[in-house]
Amino acid sequence: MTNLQDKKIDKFKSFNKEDWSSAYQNVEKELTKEPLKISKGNNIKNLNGTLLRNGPGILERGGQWVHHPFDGDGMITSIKFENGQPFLTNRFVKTQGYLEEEKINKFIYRGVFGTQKNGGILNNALDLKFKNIANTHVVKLGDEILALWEAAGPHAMDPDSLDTIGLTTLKGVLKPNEAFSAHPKTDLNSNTSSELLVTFGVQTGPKSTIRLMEFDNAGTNSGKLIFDRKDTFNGFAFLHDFAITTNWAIFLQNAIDFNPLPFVMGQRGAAQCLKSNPNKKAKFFFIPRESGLFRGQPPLTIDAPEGFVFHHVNAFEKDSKIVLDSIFYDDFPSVGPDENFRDIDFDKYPEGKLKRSIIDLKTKTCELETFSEQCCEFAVVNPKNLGLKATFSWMASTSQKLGNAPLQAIKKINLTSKEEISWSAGPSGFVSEPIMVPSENSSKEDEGFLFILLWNGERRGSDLVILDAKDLKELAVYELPISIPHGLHGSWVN
Ligand code: 3ON
Ligand code: FE
Repeated sequence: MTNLQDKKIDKFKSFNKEDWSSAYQNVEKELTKEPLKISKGNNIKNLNGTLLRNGPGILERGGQWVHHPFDGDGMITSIKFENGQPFLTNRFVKTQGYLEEEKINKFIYRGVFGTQKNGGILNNALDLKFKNIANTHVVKLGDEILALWEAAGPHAMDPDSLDTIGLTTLKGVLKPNEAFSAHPKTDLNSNTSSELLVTFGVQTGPKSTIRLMEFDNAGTNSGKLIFDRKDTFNGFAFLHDFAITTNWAIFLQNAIDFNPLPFVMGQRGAAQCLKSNPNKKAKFFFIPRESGLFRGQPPLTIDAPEGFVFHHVNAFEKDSKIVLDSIFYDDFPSVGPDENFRDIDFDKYPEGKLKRSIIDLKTKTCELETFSEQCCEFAVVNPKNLGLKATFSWMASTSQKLGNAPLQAIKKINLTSKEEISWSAGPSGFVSEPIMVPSENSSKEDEGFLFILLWNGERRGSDLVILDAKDLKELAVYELPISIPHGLHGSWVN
């Protein structure tokens, strides 16, 4: 196949694994309002607002490494822009587990992705507690910042000091430690409020219950739960993300099985017990939004394409059809018990590809299209278009065209014409999720900025890069005074 040939040539030009893995280290300090020095370009004139990022900040304790970076304790970075000048504050989320483990510098909890306590299988067997590590996303709800981890409740943080206020039930909305997704969606286009935060929680088991919640996130009612519904589906559900349209909340239940035995026996982490089941069909769950036309009606279940999906990009309604863009993997990418995550063979892991599902709600059928074969993750649209048709999407991608590799480039794709442009931080730079912030009074969808935390493998340190969303030109680069491991999600707060 000519593709393989291309892949070899591409690989040759590609990254150095140590440049990539050097990002995996503990964040060494907590800083407060540290002004950032510009190293390239210029401050963005009149820029005001705060970039918030979450991700693992502790990866090793007392010489023991986590088995997977998704098991690392959450660390929040806030970069506040005052008339274009950025100031950095960072804090670990002071979860109960973080505080206990910090005291003795030793892991005393097992991790979902395979981190074990010292002492072998016997010491891990039958310990089914989860440490809520608050490491996945950070959003503003009402007057609080929430650090999120999907298998347990949110941690509230003070928006200015980033002090951890503690686990919150959101004024009694949640039961203590009730699962609360790490992928809330901000809906700026509803008739109910100028800003809604739409999110969910899943209770899994032989049957799974999805609780869909919509919070007002603007004005005097900000932080208040206004819609709430629960629906139960057959089978185990692993739902990391979802998508919204005007009338629907959309979930994709991957065709996987969860066999908890190795977890219970102390041999594997819970997420290492997930396995694709080729005899099963993936399912879409369409839950009517209580703010929409189909309020109160039962959900629809429709067969979904094969593959494994963590993240969706966006969805919109087109007559009786739903268009949903997602990142598809061929299989669930798990780091096995005998593998070292800092030295993985990228060729052995499936790569993410941007695909479009066009789902006909009348015939209950789905067509799948692939935008590009290039590996990508963390795709976003202009936040003003979330839930509506978007022409553009920005994402992190590999530098090379084919095969799996670390994310080193930022790509802008026109979802209608499939045209794409790209900015690469390679060969020694590694990107994260781009945060798209429309410029003030912008009229065009691609008018705005992309904020990217970059691992600079040459300098072995982190940079903040601001790109022009339209042409991906580099506008400003700041060297950060802390080193931040490859992270997960973030948001922009005005
Ligand atoms: O019954 C349980 C249900 C449940 C919710 C099973 C379970 C214990 C596995 C579970 C817990 C799930 C958790 C805690 C998931 C956390 C996910 C997480 C922290 C991150 C996921 C990130 C996904 C992707 C695709 C990231 C990709 C990143 C790159 C390619 C670059 O580094
Ligand atoms: Fe995610």
